Amino acid sequence: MTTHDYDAIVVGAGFAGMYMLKRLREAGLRVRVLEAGTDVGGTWYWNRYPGARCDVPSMEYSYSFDDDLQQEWEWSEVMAAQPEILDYARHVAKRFDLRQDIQFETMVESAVYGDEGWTITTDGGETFGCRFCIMATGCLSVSNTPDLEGLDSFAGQLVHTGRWPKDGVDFAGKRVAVVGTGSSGVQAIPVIAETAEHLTVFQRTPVYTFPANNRPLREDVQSAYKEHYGEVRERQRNSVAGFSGFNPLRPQPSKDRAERPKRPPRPEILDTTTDERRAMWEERGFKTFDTYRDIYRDLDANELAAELYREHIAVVITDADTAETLMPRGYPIGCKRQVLDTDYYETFNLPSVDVVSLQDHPLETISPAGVRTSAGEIEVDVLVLATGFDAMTGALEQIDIRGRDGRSLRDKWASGPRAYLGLQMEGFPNLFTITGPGSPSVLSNVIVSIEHHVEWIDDLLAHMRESGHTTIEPTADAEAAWGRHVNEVAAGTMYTASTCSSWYLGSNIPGKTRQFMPYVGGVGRYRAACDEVVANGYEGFVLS
Ligand code: NA7
Repeated sequence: MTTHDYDAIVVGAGFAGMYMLKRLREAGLRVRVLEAGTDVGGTWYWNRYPGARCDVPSMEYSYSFDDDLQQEWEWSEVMAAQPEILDYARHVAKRFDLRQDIQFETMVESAVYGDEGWTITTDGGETFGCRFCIMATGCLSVSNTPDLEGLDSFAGQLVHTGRWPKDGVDFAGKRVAVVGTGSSGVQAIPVIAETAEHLTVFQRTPVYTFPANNRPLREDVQSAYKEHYGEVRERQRNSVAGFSGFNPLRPQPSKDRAERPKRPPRPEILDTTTDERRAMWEERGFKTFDTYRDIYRDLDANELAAELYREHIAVVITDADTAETLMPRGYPIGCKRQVLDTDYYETFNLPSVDVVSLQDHPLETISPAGVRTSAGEIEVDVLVLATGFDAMTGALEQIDIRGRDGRSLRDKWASGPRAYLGLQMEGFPNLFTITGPGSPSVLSNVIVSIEHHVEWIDDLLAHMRESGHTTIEPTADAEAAWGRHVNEVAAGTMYTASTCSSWYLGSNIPGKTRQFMPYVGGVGRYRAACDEVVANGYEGFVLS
Protein backbone atom coordinates (compact mmCIF):
# COMPACT_ATOMS: atom_id res chain seq x y z
CA MET A 1 0.00 0.00 0.00
CA THR A 2 1.36 3.43 -0.91
CA THR A 3 1.66 5.96 1.86
CA HIS A 4 1.71 9.56 0.78
CA ASP A 5 3.78 11.73 3.08
CA TYR A 6 2.76 15.23 4.10
CA ASP A 7 3.58 17.68 6.83
CA ALA A 8 -0.10 18.12 7.55
CA ILE A 9 -3.37 16.48 6.62
CA VAL A 10 -6.51 18.56 6.98
CA VAL A 11 -9.79 16.65 7.13
CA GLY A 12 -12.68 18.58 5.58
CA ALA A 13 -12.90 21.29 2.91
CA GLY A 14 -15.52 23.53 4.47
CA PHE A 15 -14.72 27.07 5.58
CA ALA A 16 -12.27 25.78 8.21
CA GLY A 17 -10.39 23.35 5.96
CA MET A 18 -10.09 25.79 3.07
CA TYR A 19 -8.53 28.53 5.19
CA MET A 20 -6.28 26.07 7.04
CA LEU A 21 -4.99 24.83 3.69
CA LYS A 22 -4.27 28.34 2.50
CA ARG A 23 -2.34 29.26 5.65
CA LEU A 24 -0.29 26.08 5.86
CA ARG A 25 0.57 26.15 2.19
CA GLU A 26 1.74 29.75 2.53
CA ALA A 27 3.86 28.68 5.49
CA GLY A 28 5.62 26.25 3.15
CA LEU A 29 4.14 23.03 4.52
CA ARG A 30 3.28 20.08 2.33
CA VAL A 31 -0.43 19.79 3.02
CA ARG A 32 -3.34 17.78 1.65
CA VAL A 33 -7.03 18.19 2.40
CA LEU A 34 -9.26 15.10 2.39
CA GLU A 35 -12.93 15.79 1.76
CA ALA A 36 -15.90 13.40 1.53
CA GLY A 37 -17.96 15.59 -0.83
CA THR A 38 -17.32 16.35 -4.47
CA ASP A 39 -16.68 20.04 -3.83
CA VAL A 40 -15.77 22.58 -1.16
CA GLY A 41 -18.28 24.25 1.16
CA GLY A 42 -18.89 21.79 4.01
CA THR A 43 -22.23 22.61 5.64
CA TRP A 44 -23.22 24.64 2.60
CA TYR A 45 -22.35 21.77 0.31
CA TRP A 46 -24.52 19.21 2.15
CA ASN A 47 -27.47 21.30 3.38
CA ARG A 48 -29.18 22.08 0.09
CA TYR A 49 -32.72 21.72 1.35
CA PRO A 50 -35.27 24.29 0.18
CA GLY A 51 -35.09 27.41 2.32
CA ALA A 52 -31.58 26.70 3.64
CA ARG A 53 -30.13 30.01 4.66
CA CYS A 54 -27.57 31.41 7.05
CA ASP A 55 -28.94 33.03 10.19
CA VAL A 56 -25.96 35.38 10.48
CA PRO A 57 -25.70 38.49 8.25
CA SER A 58 -23.44 37.67 5.32
CA MET A 59 -21.37 40.84 5.59
CA GLU A 60 -20.15 39.30 8.86
CA TYR A 61 -20.49 35.59 7.97
CA SER A 62 -17.61 35.76 5.54
CA TYR A 63 -13.84 35.51 5.63
CA SER A 64 -11.91 38.53 6.89
CA PHE A 65 -8.42 37.27 6.05
CA ASP A 66 -8.07 38.94 2.67
CA ASP A 67 -9.19 42.52 2.12
CA ASP A 68 -9.43 42.18 -1.66
CA LEU A 69 -11.72 39.19 -1.21
CA GLN A 70 -14.07 41.00 1.16
CA GLN A 71 -14.08 44.10 -1.02
CA GLU A 72 -14.83 42.33 -4.28
CA TRP A 73 -17.51 39.84 -3.20
CA GLU A 74 -21.09 41.13 -3.49
CA TRP A 75 -23.84 39.65 -1.31
CA SER A 76 -27.40 39.94 -2.56
CA GLU A 77 -29.31 39.53 0.71
CA VAL A 78 -28.72 40.43 4.35
CA MET A 79 -28.61 36.72 5.17
CA ALA A 80 -27.60 34.75 2.12
CA ALA A 81 -29.28 31.55 1.03
CA GLN A 82 -27.35 28.30 0.68
CA PRO A 83 -26.65 28.53 -3.10
CA GLU A 84 -25.02 31.94 -2.71
CA ILE A 85 -22.85 30.84 0.21
CA LEU A 86 -21.78 27.75 -1.72
CA ASP A 87 -20.89 30.01 -4.67
CA TYR A 88 -18.81 32.11 -2.29
CA ALA A 89 -16.96 29.01 -1.04
CA ARG A 90 -16.29 27.97 -4.65
CA HIS A 91 -15.11 31.46 -5.49
CA VAL A 92 -12.64 31.36 -2.59
CA ALA A 93 -11.38 27.93 -3.69
CA LYS A 94 -10.79 29.22 -7.19
CA ARG A 95 -9.34 32.57 -6.19
CA PHE A 96 -6.69 31.00 -3.97
CA ASP A 97 -6.21 27.96 -6.16
CA LEU A 98 -7.14 25.62 -3.33
CA ARG A 99 -8.58 22.69 -5.26
CA GLN A 100 -5.19 21.42 -6.43
CA ASP A 101 -4.48 20.34 -2.83
CA ILE A 102 -7.90 18.94 -2.00
CA GLN A 103 -8.76 15.31 -2.63
CA PHE A 104 -12.54 14.99 -2.99
CA GLU A 105 -14.78 11.94 -2.53
CA THR A 106 -12.42 10.75 0.15
CA MET A 107 -13.77 9.71 3.53
CA VAL A 108 -11.29 9.39 6.38
CA GLU A 109 -11.88 6.17 8.30
CA SER A 110 -9.05 6.17 10.81
CA ALA A 111 -6.23 8.30 12.17
CA VAL A 112 -3.56 6.48 14.16
CA TYR A 113 -0.63 8.06 16.00
CA GLY A 114 2.77 6.35 16.10
CA ASP A 115 6.49 7.10 16.24
CA GLU A 116 6.41 8.60 12.77
CA GLY A 117 3.39 10.81 13.44
CA TRP A 118 -0.16 10.24 12.22
CA THR A 119 -1.31 7.69 9.68
CA ILE A 120 -4.61 8.53 8.06
CA THR A 121 -6.53 5.81 6.22
CA THR A 122 -9.38 6.52 3.82
CA ASP A 123 -12.37 4.57 2.55
CA GLY A 124 -10.49 4.09 -0.72
CA GLY A 125 -7.75 2.24 1.18
CA GLU A 126 -5.17 4.99 0.72
CA THR A 127 -2.91 5.96 3.60
CA PHE A 128 -1.39 9.32 4.33
CA GLY A 129 1.46 9.89 6.74
CA CYS A 130 1.75 13.30 8.40
CA ARG A 131 3.19 15.02 11.42
CA PHE A 132 0.12 17.15 12.06
CA CYS A 133 -3.50 16.13 11.62
CA ILE A 134 -6.08 18.90 11.65
CA MET A 135 -9.72 18.00 11.95
CA ALA A 136 -11.78 20.62 10.11
CA THR A 137 -14.73 18.29 10.21
CA GLY A 138 -17.41 20.76 11.30
CA CYS A 139 -19.74 20.87 14.28
CA LEU A 140 -22.93 19.95 12.44
CA SER A 141 -21.80 17.57 9.75
CA VAL A 142 -22.98 14.11 10.80
CA SER A 143 -26.69 13.98 10.23
CA ASN A 144 -28.92 12.29 12.77
CA THR A 145 -31.31 9.75 11.27
CA PRO A 146 -33.42 8.52 14.16
CA ASP A 147 -33.97 4.81 14.55
CA LEU A 148 -37.64 4.96 13.56
CA GLU A 149 -39.35 1.61 13.33
CA GLY A 150 -40.12 0.67 9.74
CA LEU A 151 -38.04 3.47 8.20
CA ASP A 152 -36.42 1.04 5.75
CA SER A 153 -39.82 -0.11 4.56
CA PHE A 154 -40.91 3.35 3.36
CA ALA A 155 -41.74 3.05 -0.34
CA GLY A 156 -41.69 6.76 -1.20
CA GLN A 157 -38.73 9.15 -1.38
CA LEU A 158 -36.82 9.53 1.89
CA VAL A 159 -34.50 12.55 2.32
CA HIS A 160 -32.57 14.15 5.18
CA THR A 161 -32.12 17.93 5.20
CA GLY A 162 -28.43 17.52 6.10
CA ARG A 163 -27.76 15.23 3.10
CA TRP A 164 -30.01 16.81 0.50
CA PRO A 165 -29.84 15.30 -3.03
CA LYS A 166 -27.83 17.44 -5.45
CA ASP A 167 -30.58 17.22 -8.06
CA GLY A 168 -33.15 18.55 -5.61
CA VAL A 169 -36.54 17.12 -4.77
CA ASP A 170 -39.68 17.93 -6.70
CA PHE A 171 -42.60 18.45 -4.31
CA ALA A 172 -45.15 19.57 -6.91
CA GLY A 173 -48.35 17.61 -6.58
CA LYS A 174 -46.87 15.42 -3.83
CA ARG A 175 -47.99 14.55 -0.33
CA VAL A 176 -45.08 15.40 1.94
CA ALA A 177 -44.18 14.78 5.58
CA VAL A 178 -41.54 16.70 7.51
CA VAL A 179 -40.29 15.27 10.80
CA GLY A 180 -38.50 17.86 12.94
CA THR A 181 -39.00 21.53 13.71
CA GLY A 182 -35.49 22.82 14.48
CA SER A 183 -33.78 25.39 12.23
CA SER A 184 -33.77 23.09 9.20
CA GLY A 185 -37.44 22.10 9.47
CA VAL A 186 -38.52 25.68 10.20
CA GLN A 187 -36.65 26.95 7.13
CA ALA A 188 -37.82 24.14 4.84
CA ILE A 189 -41.50 23.94 5.82
CA PRO A 190 -42.70 27.26 4.30
CA VAL A 191 -40.83 26.62 1.06
CA ILE A 192 -41.99 23.00 0.68
CA ALA A 193 -45.55 24.15 1.38
CA GLU A 194 -45.39 26.45 -1.65
CA THR A 195 -45.47 23.54 -4.09
CA ALA A 196 -46.53 20.41 -2.19
CA GLU A 197 -50.09 19.21 -2.67
CA HIS A 198 -50.22 18.53 1.05
CA LEU A 199 -47.72 18.89 3.86
CA THR A 200 -47.91 17.25 7.28
CA VAL A 201 -45.43 18.38 9.90
CA PHE A 202 -44.63 15.85 12.61
CA GLN A 203 -43.54 17.88 15.59
CA ARG A 204 -41.92 16.46 18.72
CA THR A 205 -41.07 19.73 20.48
CA PRO A 206 -42.72 23.01 19.45
CA VAL A 207 -40.07 25.58 18.61
CA TYR A 208 -39.50 29.16 19.75
CA THR A 209 -38.71 30.93 16.50
CA PHE A 210 -38.04 34.62 15.92
CA PRO A 211 -38.53 36.47 12.61
CA ALA A 212 -35.36 36.47 10.49
CA ASN A 213 -36.26 39.83 8.91
CA ASN A 214 -34.18 38.89 5.93
CA ARG A 215 -34.24 41.28 2.97
CA PRO A 216 -32.23 42.29 -0.06
CA LEU A 217 -28.95 43.87 0.96
CA ARG A 218 -28.94 47.57 0.18
CA GLU A 219 -26.05 48.82 -1.88
CA ASP A 220 -25.30 51.68 0.52
CA VAL A 221 -25.25 49.27 3.48
CA GLN A 222 -22.87 46.95 1.66
CA SER A 223 -20.50 49.77 0.74
CA ALA A 224 -20.59 51.23 4.27
CA TYR A 225 -19.56 47.83 5.61
CA LYS A 226 -16.76 47.59 3.10
CA GLU A 227 -15.54 51.03 3.97
CA HIS A 228 -15.44 50.16 7.67
CA TYR A 229 -14.41 46.52 7.35
CA GLY A 230 -11.21 46.96 9.37
CA GLU A 231 -13.14 48.15 12.38
CA VAL A 232 -16.06 45.74 11.83
CA ARG A 233 -13.78 42.71 11.82
CA GLU A 234 -11.89 43.91 14.89
CA ARG A 235 -15.14 44.34 16.77
CA GLN A 236 -16.32 40.89 15.69
CA ARG A 237 -13.15 39.28 17.04
CA ASN A 238 -13.60 40.91 20.43
CA SER A 239 -17.34 40.51 20.74
CA VAL A 240 -19.46 38.01 22.62
CA ALA A 241 -20.79 36.04 19.67
CA GLY A 242 -18.78 37.19 16.66
CA PHE A 243 -21.12 40.04 15.69
CA SER A 244 -19.73 43.55 15.36
CA GLY A 245 -22.84 45.49 16.35
CA PHE A 246 -21.92 47.83 13.51
CA ASN A 247 -24.86 49.74 12.09
CA PRO A 248 -23.83 51.51 8.89
CA LEU A 249 -26.96 53.64 8.93
CA ARG A 250 -26.29 55.19 12.33
CA PRO A 251 -23.42 57.32 13.60
CA GLN A 252 -20.87 55.04 15.21
CA PRO A 253 -20.56 55.13 19.00
CA SER A 254 -17.30 56.38 20.38
CA LYS A 255 -14.60 53.74 20.70
CA ASP A 256 -13.96 55.02 24.18
CA ARG A 257 -16.55 53.42 26.44
CA ALA A 258 -16.28 56.26 28.95
CA GLU A 259 -17.47 58.73 26.33
CA ARG A 260 -20.58 56.76 25.38
CA PRO A 261 -23.86 57.97 26.88
CA LYS A 262 -24.88 55.93 29.91
CA ARG A 263 -27.98 53.82 29.31
CA PRO A 264 -30.39 53.25 32.18
CA PRO A 265 -30.34 49.65 33.45
CA ARG A 266 -32.85 47.43 31.71
CA PRO A 267 -35.97 46.55 33.71
CA GLU A 268 -36.89 43.07 34.94
CA ILE A 269 -39.92 41.31 33.54
CA LEU A 270 -40.60 39.84 36.98
CA ASP A 271 -41.37 43.40 38.17
CA THR A 272 -44.06 43.95 35.53
CA THR A 273 -47.80 43.39 35.51
CA THR A 274 -49.49 41.37 32.77
CA ASP A 275 -50.81 44.58 31.20
CA GLU A 276 -47.38 46.20 31.22
CA ARG A 277 -45.82 43.18 29.56
CA ARG A 278 -48.51 43.06 26.91
CA ALA A 279 -48.10 46.78 26.25
CA MET A 280 -44.38 46.21 25.82
CA TRP A 281 -45.09 43.42 23.33
CA GLU A 282 -47.49 45.69 21.44
CA GLU A 283 -44.78 48.31 21.20
CA ARG A 284 -41.65 46.23 20.65
CA GLY A 285 -42.74 42.77 19.50
CA PHE A 286 -39.87 40.31 19.60
CA LYS A 287 -37.50 43.03 20.84
CA THR A 288 -39.35 42.64 24.15
CA PHE A 289 -37.10 39.67 24.88
CA ASP A 290 -34.05 41.95 24.85
CA THR A 291 -35.80 44.65 26.81
CA TYR A 292 -35.87 42.81 30.13
CA ARG A 293 -32.63 41.77 31.68
CA ASP A 294 -33.83 38.74 33.62
CA ILE A 295 -35.40 36.66 30.82
CA TYR A 296 -32.29 34.65 30.04
CA ARG A 297 -31.18 34.45 33.66
CA ASP A 298 -34.23 33.38 35.60
CA LEU A 299 -36.63 30.55 34.75
CA ASP A 300 -39.69 32.33 36.20
CA ALA A 301 -38.88 35.46 34.19
CA ASN A 302 -38.38 33.29 31.14
CA GLU A 303 -41.77 31.70 31.63
CA LEU A 304 -43.43 35.14 31.59
CA ALA A 305 -41.70 35.81 28.27
CA ALA A 306 -42.81 32.39 26.99
CA GLU A 307 -46.39 33.32 27.87
CA LEU A 308 -46.12 36.42 25.67
CA TYR A 309 -44.71 34.22 22.95
CA ARG A 310 -47.66 31.81 23.16
CA GLU A 311 -50.13 34.69 23.10
CA HIS A 312 -48.46 35.83 19.88
CA ILE A 313 -48.99 32.38 18.31
CA ALA A 314 -52.65 32.50 19.28
CA VAL A 315 -52.95 35.75 17.34
CA VAL A 316 -51.07 34.61 14.23
CA ILE A 317 -52.59 31.12 13.87
CA THR A 318 -56.23 31.13 12.86
CA ASP A 319 -57.18 27.64 14.03
CA ALA A 320 -57.18 27.40 17.84
CA ASP A 321 -56.18 23.69 17.97
CA THR A 322 -53.30 24.25 15.58
CA ALA A 323 -52.17 27.24 17.64
CA GLU A 324 -52.26 25.14 20.81
CA THR A 325 -50.20 22.39 19.15
CA LEU A 326 -47.55 24.88 18.03
CA MET A 327 -47.15 26.52 21.45
CA PRO A 328 -43.88 25.64 23.17
CA ARG A 329 -44.16 24.79 26.85
CA GLY A 330 -42.05 23.27 29.58
CA TYR A 331 -38.64 24.53 28.47
CA PRO A 332 -37.15 28.02 28.38
CA ILE A 333 -36.60 30.38 25.47
CA GLY A 334 -32.84 30.41 24.83
CA CYS A 335 -32.21 26.81 25.82
CA LYS A 336 -31.93 25.52 22.27
CA ARG A 337 -30.10 27.27 19.48
CA GLN A 338 -32.33 30.24 18.56
CA VAL A 339 -34.25 29.54 15.37
CA LEU A 340 -35.00 32.36 12.91
CA ASP A 341 -37.78 32.00 10.38
CA THR A 342 -39.55 33.49 7.41
CA ASP A 343 -43.34 32.93 7.48
CA TYR A 344 -43.17 29.79 9.60
CA TYR A 345 -46.43 30.26 11.53
CA GLU A 346 -48.27 31.77 8.56
CA THR A 347 -47.63 28.51 6.70
CA PHE A 348 -49.84 26.61 9.16
CA ASN A 349 -52.79 28.81 8.15
CA LEU A 350 -52.71 27.26 4.67
CA PRO A 351 -55.42 24.63 4.10
CA SER A 352 -52.79 22.28 2.65
CA VAL A 353 -50.63 22.22 5.81
CA ASP A 354 -51.23 20.25 9.02
CA VAL A 355 -49.23 19.66 12.16
CA VAL A 356 -49.32 16.46 14.21
CA SER A 357 -47.96 16.59 17.75
CA LEU A 358 -45.81 13.56 18.44
CA GLN A 359 -46.12 14.34 22.15
CA ASP A 360 -49.89 13.86 21.95
CA HIS A 361 -49.77 11.15 19.28
CA PRO A 362 -46.51 9.19 19.53
CA LEU A 363 -44.99 7.92 16.34
CA GLU A 364 -45.66 4.18 16.07
CA THR A 365 -44.03 3.22 12.81
CA ILE A 366 -43.06 4.31 9.35
CA SER A 367 -45.07 2.16 6.96
CA PRO A 368 -44.43 1.65 3.23
CA ALA A 369 -47.17 4.22 2.61
CA GLY A 370 -46.36 6.86 5.21
CA VAL A 371 -46.23 7.74 8.90
CA ARG A 372 -48.34 6.04 11.52
CA THR A 373 -48.93 7.69 14.90
CA SER A 374 -51.43 6.83 17.62
CA ALA A 375 -53.82 9.16 15.74
CA GLY A 376 -53.68 7.00 12.59
CA GLU A 377 -51.71 6.72 9.38
CA ILE A 378 -50.91 9.59 7.06
CA GLU A 379 -49.90 8.52 3.57
CA VAL A 380 -47.11 10.48 1.93
CA ASP A 381 -44.97 10.39 -1.22
CA VAL A 382 -41.94 12.15 0.27
CA LEU A 383 -40.65 11.87 3.83
CA VAL A 384 -38.27 14.64 4.88
CA LEU A 385 -36.20 14.08 8.01
CA ALA A 386 -35.21 17.44 9.48
CA THR A 387 -33.91 15.65 12.54
CA GLY A 388 -30.59 17.40 13.00
CA PHE A 389 -27.06 16.27 13.70
CA ASP A 390 -24.81 14.43 16.09
CA ALA A 391 -23.31 17.80 16.92
CA MET A 392 -19.74 18.73 17.82
CA THR A 393 -18.43 15.23 18.52
CA GLY A 394 -20.18 13.19 15.80
CA ALA A 395 -17.69 13.78 12.99
CA LEU A 396 -14.69 13.14 15.23
CA GLU A 397 -16.12 9.97 16.75
CA GLN A 398 -17.09 8.67 13.36
CA ILE A 399 -13.34 8.38 12.60
CA ASP A 400 -11.41 5.73 14.50
CA ILE A 401 -8.89 8.07 16.13
CA ARG A 402 -6.09 6.42 18.11
CA GLY A 403 -3.60 8.54 20.00
CA ARG A 404 -0.56 7.66 22.09
CA ASP A 405 -0.39 3.98 23.12
CA GLY A 406 -3.38 3.16 20.94
CA ARG A 407 -5.82 5.17 23.09
CA SER A 408 -9.11 5.67 21.33
CA LEU A 409 -10.79 9.08 21.25
CA ARG A 410 -14.19 7.39 21.41
CA ASP A 411 -13.16 5.79 24.73
CA LYS A 412 -11.72 9.04 26.05
CA TRP A 413 -14.96 10.83 25.24
CA ALA A 414 -17.31 8.01 26.32
CA SER A 415 -18.66 10.16 29.15
CA GLY A 416 -18.50 13.47 27.29
CA PRO A 417 -15.86 15.30 25.25
CA ARG A 418 -12.73 16.61 26.98
CA ALA A 419 -10.41 19.00 25.20
CA TYR A 420 -8.09 21.86 26.07
CA LEU A 421 -9.44 25.14 24.62
CA GLY A 422 -11.42 23.02 22.15
CA LEU A 423 -8.16 22.78 20.21
CA GLN A 424 -6.35 19.64 21.41
CA MET A 425 -6.84 16.53 23.50
CA GLU A 426 -4.43 15.06 26.04
CA GLY A 427 -3.12 11.75 24.68
CA PHE A 428 -3.45 12.87 21.06
CA PRO A 429 -0.26 14.78 20.17
CA ASN A 430 -0.26 16.97 17.06
CA LEU A 431 -3.97 16.41 16.49
CA PHE A 432 -6.02 19.62 16.33
CA THR A 433 -9.73 20.30 16.16
CA ILE A 434 -10.97 23.51 14.56
CA THR A 435 -13.98 24.75 16.57
CA GLY A 436 -13.83 21.66 18.76
CA PRO A 437 -15.87 21.10 21.94
CA GLY A 438 -14.94 23.61 24.64
CA SER A 439 -14.55 26.50 22.18
CA PRO A 440 -17.21 29.11 21.26
CA SER A 441 -17.79 27.46 17.86
CA VAL A 442 -21.56 26.95 17.52
CA LEU A 443 -22.33 29.75 19.97
CA SER A 444 -20.68 32.25 17.68
CA ASN A 445 -20.65 33.47 14.14
CA VAL A 446 -18.63 30.39 13.33
CA ILE A 447 -16.43 31.97 10.66
CA VAL A 448 -14.96 34.28 13.30
CA SER A 449 -14.18 31.24 15.46
CA ILE A 450 -12.79 29.31 12.49
CA GLU A 451 -10.42 32.10 11.51
CA HIS A 452 -9.26 32.41 15.10
CA HIS A 453 -8.44 28.69 15.39
CA VAL A 454 -6.80 28.47 11.97
CA GLU A 455 -4.53 31.41 12.76
CA TRP A 456 -3.78 30.13 16.25
CA ILE A 457 -2.75 26.72 14.89
CA ASP A 458 -0.70 28.25 12.07
CA ASP A 459 1.12 30.53 14.54
CA LEU A 460 1.77 27.58 16.83
CA LEU A 461 3.29 25.49 14.03
CA ALA A 462 5.52 28.45 13.08
CA HIS A 463 6.60 28.70 16.73
CA MET A 464 7.38 24.98 16.78
CA ARG A 465 9.52 25.26 13.66
CA GLU A 466 11.43 28.17 15.14
CA SER A 467 11.92 26.56 18.53
CA GLY A 468 12.79 23.14 17.12
CA HIS A 469 9.84 21.32 18.68
CA THR A 470 8.09 18.53 16.82
CA THR A 471 5.19 17.55 19.08
CA ILE A 472 2.62 19.34 21.19
CA GLU A 473 -0.01 17.97 23.50
CA PRO A 474 -1.98 19.44 26.40
CA THR A 475 -1.53 18.22 29.95
CA ALA A 476 -4.36 16.33 31.61
CA ASP A 477 -4.51 19.04 34.30
CA ALA A 478 -4.88 21.90 31.81
CA GLU A 479 -7.56 19.99 29.93
CA ALA A 480 -9.51 19.25 33.13
CA ALA A 481 -9.22 22.86 34.34
CA TRP A 482 -10.53 24.18 31.03
CA GLY A 483 -13.41 21.69 31.18
CA ARG A 484 -14.34 23.00 34.64
CA HIS A 485 -14.22 26.58 33.36
CA VAL A 486 -16.48 25.67 30.40
CA ASN A 487 -18.99 24.21 32.86
CA GLU A 488 -18.76 27.14 35.26
CA VAL A 489 -19.59 29.76 32.65
CA ALA A 490 -22.52 27.69 31.35
CA ALA A 491 -24.03 27.18 34.80
CA GLY A 492 -27.11 29.31 35.41
CA THR A 493 -27.76 29.97 31.73
CA MET A 494 -30.88 28.74 29.94
CA TYR A 495 -28.64 26.41 27.93
CA THR A 496 -28.11 24.16 30.91
CA ALA A 497 -31.53 24.49 32.60
CA SER A 498 -32.74 21.14 33.89
CA THR A 499 -35.79 21.40 31.62
CA CYS A 500 -33.63 21.94 28.53
CA SER A 501 -32.82 19.36 25.86
CA SER A 502 -30.70 20.40 22.91
CA TRP A 503 -27.96 19.33 20.58
CA TYR A 504 -25.61 21.62 22.55
CA LEU A 505 -26.14 19.13 25.40
CA GLY A 506 -26.02 16.06 23.17
CA SER A 507 -29.48 15.16 24.42
CA ASN A 508 -30.88 14.81 20.87
CA ILE A 509 -28.83 11.63 20.39
CA PRO A 510 -29.98 8.55 22.33
CA GLY A 511 -27.25 7.34 24.68
CA LYS A 512 -25.04 10.45 24.32
CA THR A 513 -23.78 11.83 27.63
CA ARG A 514 -25.56 15.03 28.63
CA GLN A 515 -22.81 17.63 28.68
CA PHE A 516 -22.90 21.22 27.50
CA MET A 517 -20.22 21.19 24.80
CA PRO A 518 -19.50 24.73 23.52
CA TYR A 519 -17.87 27.59 25.44
CA VAL A 520 -20.43 30.25 26.34
CA GLY A 521 -17.98 32.78 27.79
CA GLY A 522 -17.80 34.71 24.52
CA VAL A 523 -15.55 34.97 21.51
CA GLY A 524 -13.54 37.93 22.85
CA ARG A 525 -12.98 36.39 26.28
CA TYR A 526 -12.03 33.09 24.69
CA ARG A 527 -9.55 34.80 22.37
CA ALA A 528 -7.99 36.55 25.36
CA ALA A 529 -7.65 33.19 27.15
CA CYS A 530 -5.92 31.68 24.11
CA ASP A 531 -3.62 34.72 23.81
CA GLU A 532 -2.68 34.41 27.46
CA VAL A 533 -1.81 30.74 27.00
CA VAL A 534 0.58 31.75 24.20
CA ALA A 535 2.02 34.69 26.14
CA ASN A 536 2.81 32.27 28.97
CA GLY A 537 4.81 30.03 26.65
CA TYR A 538 1.95 27.77 25.58
CA GLU A 539 0.89 27.21 29.14
CA GLY A 540 -0.91 23.91 29.65
CA PHE A 541 0.74 22.33 26.62
CA VAL A 542 3.83 20.14 26.56
CA LEU A 543 6.12 20.90 23.64
CA SER A 544 8.89 18.44 22.89
P1 NA7 B 1 -32.17 20.37 15.38
O1 NA7 B 1 -32.15 21.76 15.82
O2 NA7 B 1 -31.49 19.34 16.21
O3 NA7 B 1 -33.71 19.97 15.16
C1 NA7 B 1 -34.06 18.64 14.93
C2 NA7 B 1 -35.56 18.50 15.01
O4 NA7 B 1 -35.91 17.14 14.80
C3 NA7 B 1 -36.12 18.88 16.39
O5 NA7 B 1 -37.38 19.43 16.23
C4 NA7 B 1 -36.21 17.52 17.07
O6 NA7 B 1 -37.14 17.47 18.11
C5 NA7 B 1 -36.64 16.66 15.91
N1 NA7 B 1 -36.33 15.25 16.12
C6 NA7 B 1 -35.13 14.71 16.34
N2 NA7 B 1 -35.23 13.38 16.49
C7 NA7 B 1 -36.54 13.10 16.39
C8 NA7 B 1 -37.29 11.91 16.47
N3 NA7 B 1 -36.69 10.74 16.73
N4 NA7 B 1 -38.62 11.97 16.30
C9 NA7 B 1 -39.21 13.16 16.06
N5 NA7 B 1 -38.57 14.32 15.98
C10 NA7 B 1 -37.24 14.29 16.14
O7 NA7 B 1 -31.54 20.21 13.92
P2 NA7 B 1 -31.62 21.21 12.69
O8 NA7 B 1 -31.04 20.51 11.53
O9 NA7 B 1 -32.96 21.78 12.55
O10 NA7 B 1 -30.69 22.39 13.10
C11 NA7 B 1 -29.37 22.13 13.54
C12 NA7 B 1 -28.54 23.37 13.47
O11 NA7 B 1 -28.13 23.60 12.13
C13 NA7 B 1 -29.22 24.63 13.84
O12 NA7 B 1 -29.35 24.82 15.18
C14 NA7 B 1 -28.37 25.68 13.17
O13 NA7 B 1 -27.24 25.93 13.95
C15 NA7 B 1 -27.96 25.00 11.92
P3 NA7 B 1 -36.65 17.77 19.66
O14 NA7 B 1 -36.53 19.24 19.75
O15 NA7 B 1 -35.32 17.06 19.82
O16 NA7 B 1 -37.71 17.18 20.47
